Amino acid sequence: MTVNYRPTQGLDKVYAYNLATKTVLSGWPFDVWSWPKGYPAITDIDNDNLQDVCIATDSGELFAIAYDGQVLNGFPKVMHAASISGVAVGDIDGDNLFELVASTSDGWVYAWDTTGAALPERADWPMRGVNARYTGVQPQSPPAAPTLEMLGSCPGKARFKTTGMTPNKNVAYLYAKGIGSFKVPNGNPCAGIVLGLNQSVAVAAIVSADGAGIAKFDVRLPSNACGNIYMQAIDLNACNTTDVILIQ
Ligand SMILES: [Ca+2]
Ligand SMILES: [Ca+2]
Repeated sequence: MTVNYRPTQGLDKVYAYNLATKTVLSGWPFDVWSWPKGYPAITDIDNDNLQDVCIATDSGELFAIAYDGQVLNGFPKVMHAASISGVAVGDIDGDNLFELVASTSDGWVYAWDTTGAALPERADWPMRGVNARYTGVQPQSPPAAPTLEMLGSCPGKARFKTTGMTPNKNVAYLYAKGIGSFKVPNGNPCAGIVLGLNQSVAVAAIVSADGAGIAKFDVRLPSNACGNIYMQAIDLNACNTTDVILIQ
């Protein structure tokens, strides 16, 4: 199971974000009326295969909140004093169901049974600093795969545009009479890289990408190229290749 939201605590609300879209999940933030304390535990405790957010408060409540911001049936649980601990989850009595554990500021520890199956994928490692090293830094999206597109017409003026290239580094535009799996020979940049072109490959141009990783190659295409010539670009720094397109 992948958790695609992450609760954060501030003022008296708990927020759950979709990390992919950077938006607050529908039904959130959750108003806890008093201060949430410690860190939430994220576990499926009602056994519906969707993880729930469990938080303790300084008014002594333990909430379990579903993905949609709704409090689960049977919650909140009530402690006699403020909790400052956050919530821990585990199967502490060996019945293969999770228990929730929280403590109070005056020294008591509470544990509650749940109906959540204590399966390995149900409770995530609580990575409070985003990742296992607690760096607090969100991973950046992986760079986009290099793409090649043809603008203009054949025959006539055309522009071959690549994106996703290493900024300010060279891009080679290659062309061939057929598709294939030609391996760049030793002694060349990116030797050993397998192209999507056949052995008739030749270099049409080498162009520097701009600061955004976009490169452009402008050419006037003769009519005999149309429908006959394939093109592919390669990032000469990262040695990533684009898809192959047929000039037409
Ligand atoms: Ca659930
Ligand atoms: Ca148990």
